[in-house]
Amino acid sequence: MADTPAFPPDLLDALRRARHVAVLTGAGGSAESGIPTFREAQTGLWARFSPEELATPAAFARDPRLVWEWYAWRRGLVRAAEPNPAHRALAALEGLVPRLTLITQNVDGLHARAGSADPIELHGSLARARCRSCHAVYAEWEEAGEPPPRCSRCGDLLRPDVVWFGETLPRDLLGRAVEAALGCDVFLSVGTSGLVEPAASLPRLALERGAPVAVVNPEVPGRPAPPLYALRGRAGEVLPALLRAAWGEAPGRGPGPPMRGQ
Ligand code: BJW
Ligand code: ZN
Repeated sequence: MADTPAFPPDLLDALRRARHVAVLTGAGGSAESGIPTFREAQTGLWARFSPEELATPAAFARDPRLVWEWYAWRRGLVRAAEPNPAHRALAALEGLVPRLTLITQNVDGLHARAGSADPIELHGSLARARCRSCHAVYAEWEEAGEPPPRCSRCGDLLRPDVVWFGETLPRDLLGRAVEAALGCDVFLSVGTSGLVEPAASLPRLALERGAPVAVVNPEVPGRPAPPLYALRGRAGEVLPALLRAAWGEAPGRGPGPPMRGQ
């Protein structure tokens, strides 16, 4: 996307007038931090294994070591990564609208590291493990011995504290996400293929309530018409440009560019 892309004026007006903006992010939001997305053919996290081999309770029951080591590898990628301009733009957006609900499907913690106050992590977090039997949650664990590590309470295996296919999302978090989709004035869908339910339904709920929905993604099929907008491009370029187009210099952040790292 060019330096000063032409954003639809009615979308910019809606953003400036919005009392509540909801944002849903997916793996594409972290792509520019060097974290692979899931479904991209050559580079995606599932290029070598299918989701069913790695992200289901059955996969963990069948081969806990394979699944644990896949997540350990991803934890290493995340530790080496930094938030990108998309994460920082969304953190800055909190200071520009009266209320922002940031909902993420990502488990990498990069929104919080960029400064977002309270991201709703719908699919859990790589930073936590939990016991598959007694559900004790761990923020730290010993990696010594045969992986996966074991629960210090009951001795059973620890698993990543994430939501796999066929598992329900934490009810309170999903409730907050649905409430935001139903109550927001503008909804931004950033870097998600929109294939995985129930997160995929959130933009539809917003549209049904009459909120404009802007999709930020290099790949947006078809020719959407308002109130659905396609902002085709990389999130790390489109989001900072969108904030500049709507608000210019970000208020309350002093002189200089509105966001770091641009
Ligand atoms: C860029 C970019 C750049 C690239 N800038 N963009 C209703 C109908 C049919 C099925 C179901 C249904 N309800 C439930 C289901 C079953 C299932 C499901 O949805 N299946 C579908 C695949 C058909 N859902 C579930 O099982 C969920 N549980 C549930 O609903 O419980 C109740 C229930 C249970 C059983 C039956 C019925 C109901 C749980 C879903 C959990 C998903 N978990 C995962 C793994 C999390 C842990 C981990 O990270 O390992 O979550 S799967 C994986 O997909 C991960 C992601 O969060 C999620 C979404 O992927 P995302 O983020 O969209 O990534 P990609 O790779 O798909 O897309 C990246 C996008 O970025 C692309 O579009 C690129 O173009 C773009 N991009 N660079 C902007 N720079
Ligand atoms: Zn236990």
